[in-house]
Amino acid sequence: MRGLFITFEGGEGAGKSTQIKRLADRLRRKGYDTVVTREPGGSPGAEALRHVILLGAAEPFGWRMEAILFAAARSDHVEQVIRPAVERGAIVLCDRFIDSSRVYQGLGGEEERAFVEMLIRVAVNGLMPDMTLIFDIDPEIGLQRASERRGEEVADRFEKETVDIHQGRRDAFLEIAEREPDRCIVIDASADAHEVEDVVTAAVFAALEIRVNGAGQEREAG
Ligand code: T5A
Repeated sequence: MRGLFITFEGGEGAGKSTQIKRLADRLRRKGYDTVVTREPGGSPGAEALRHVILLGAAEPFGWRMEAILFAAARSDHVEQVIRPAVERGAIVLCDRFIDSSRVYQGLGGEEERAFVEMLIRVAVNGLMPDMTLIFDIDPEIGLQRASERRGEEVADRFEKETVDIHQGRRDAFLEIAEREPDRCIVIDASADAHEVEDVVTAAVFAALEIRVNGAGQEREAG
């Protein structure tokens, strides 16, 4: 059976990586073949581009250049890691994916939006997430968490941007969730990490249950 492709989206420091790790531990304890990955990155080629992008080395060349680099990294990641894992039946937990491109590169206007959507189509080559958990948090709290976690390290290309810009992205993530309710679930990421974990666990195990029951019904029908 095809696996399950779940993406985690939301603002900086929202707690995505923390929850992916907890969920992966839980799924593996239950015997599920589970792959944890991230964007930008996730494959050797894409990790090389991650370094360039997050250092801000492409920023002076404009939004198109950055958007294309994210798409190039995604294409490699999809073909080298995500698609093979989903095809062998694994559960793939991916820290950021297409909605981050929509929200970080595609908010400038109609031209940016159309360009980013075209790049997404090319990069995913038909492989869309089955489920997306959108971690919603006040950007001031998220940036504070990210800064505490970082310690003495320098903020990356996007963490340096203003709270207003991050607020616009928060709104854009919520709009995506509203437009695509079958795929997206909004999670209150300001809650205590254990509470967030309970909500994430319930959502993912419910999706697995539906998948198993659905497969059972198909077998009965056949
Ligand atoms: N990007 C990415 C684009 O512009 N376009 C794209 O197409 C893609 C794919 C990636 C950057 O690239 C951009 C978006 C990003 O700016 P990244 O380093 O991978 O950069 O950044 P993030 O994905 O934002 O990762 P962060 O690590 O900043 O955030 P997380 O993973 O959401 O947060 P996490 O789990 O590391 O937690 C942060 C801190 O908060 C604590 C944790 O212990 C940690 O210290 N924490 C909590 N504290 C209190 N309560 C909770 N519930 C907590 N949960 C975690």
